[in-house]
Amino acid sequence: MFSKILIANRGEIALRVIRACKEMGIHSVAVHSTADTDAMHVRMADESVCIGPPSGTQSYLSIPNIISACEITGAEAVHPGYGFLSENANFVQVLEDHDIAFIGPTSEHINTMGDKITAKETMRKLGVPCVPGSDGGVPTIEEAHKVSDEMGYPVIVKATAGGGGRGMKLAKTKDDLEEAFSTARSEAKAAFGNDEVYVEKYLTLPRHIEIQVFGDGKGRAVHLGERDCSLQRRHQKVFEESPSPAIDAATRAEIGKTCAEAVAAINYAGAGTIEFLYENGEFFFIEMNTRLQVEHPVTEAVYGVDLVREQINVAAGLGMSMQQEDLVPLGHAIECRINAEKLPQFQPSPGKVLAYHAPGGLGVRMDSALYQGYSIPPYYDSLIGKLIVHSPDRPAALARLRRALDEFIVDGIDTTTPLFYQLLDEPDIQTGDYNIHWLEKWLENIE
Ligand code: MV4
Repeated sequence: MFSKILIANRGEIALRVIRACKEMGIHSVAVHSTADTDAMHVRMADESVCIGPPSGTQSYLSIPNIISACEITGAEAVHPGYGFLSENANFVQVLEDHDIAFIGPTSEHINTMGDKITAKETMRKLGVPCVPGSDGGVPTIEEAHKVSDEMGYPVIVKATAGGGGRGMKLAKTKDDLEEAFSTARSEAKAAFGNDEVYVEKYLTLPRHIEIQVFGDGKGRAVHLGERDCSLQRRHQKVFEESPSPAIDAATRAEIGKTCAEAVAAINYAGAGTIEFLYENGEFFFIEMNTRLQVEHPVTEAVYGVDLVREQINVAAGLGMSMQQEDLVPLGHAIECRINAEKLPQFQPSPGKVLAYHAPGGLGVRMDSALYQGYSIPPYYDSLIGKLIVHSPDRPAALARLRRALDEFIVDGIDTTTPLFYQLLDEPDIQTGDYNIHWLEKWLENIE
């Protein structure tokens, strides 16, 4: 086992990893920018290294600075958290060149899944159901017309270097295709330096369902069911739950088996998420994320596992403790992402936290790096906490969520907390009758 791990991240996810390290008897090293000297992850780690000025590009994204911090402290492994360098294949390569372990998959798997065309082709060959669309890249408008006519409108043009909602253009009819195709290409060229695009049938009212997978890197893998992440605003998730109100045990077992077998076949190592659109009882693969996700705690609650501990064990060559037959979902978990933002416009609201009280009690988990007196810096994303509740069933989880929100106190900054009270009052949320467009439509109509 590693004796020292460096966490190349900040905020609540850095704390999450430090907590796992402590429980495993592993020394933790925090890195921080000059804006994060007083951050909780720095206090909670065994050691810390300043790696640069406030700007993320010059600190948490600086590969040379993070490698230097590893060398100075003698860290044997790096946990990247999510965002920042977590899906950067070059970073993984540089770590390898310095004999430092990366707690995550290989650079090859990151590359494969980072290119969305290659990811889709890989998954299709592995038997994972995909959205109907072009076979690979579409280099000309003539070809775009040909595939679109064959499959029928609406279609969506996506950048192979995109993902997570970046670099997509919808063509509702044939008249829209030329513009969608050319703007998707030029925006992709400008944003990613790669103008390759592909075309898919546009699904009008799907849910976003993602399957948590975990591999040992040696041909064994398991799945840990699904998370329903349909409630999003501008491609940012707001409210996630497991199990999905739309998925039954037989459906879960079938898609889960398909996903676990796919990642086992490629010797995938560590945590991964296979994203699907789910419409009319059918799954359609869109992307795979090769990192630990923000919303992993809902899966941890329902399956009773510590995904970060498993990641560290696999990276250290000790294998995973999970066996598929032992992974039985229990109850229902919901996560609310609480942002330092001012409603109704969601403007960032950094500043000093004058009072802070985290909710607690049975079935409540608050992952947050806030404390009273802390000043939230304006340089990073606005997530300040994740409130996760777990109960025997969905109605009880909704009731527990309301109770936990009542206990939550944060003064001095604006947060998105009021949104969750309003959501809990909605009949569609109470019944689970929502899709990927529900939240944006609802936000247009309230206030
Ligand atoms: C789609 C789609 C409809 N049809 N692909 C947006 C994020 C990226 N991961 C994929 N996205 C979509 N791909 C086809 N063929 C609709 C979306 C989409 C979406 C997906 C998940 C959650 C929220 C969304 C909001 C708008 C569009």
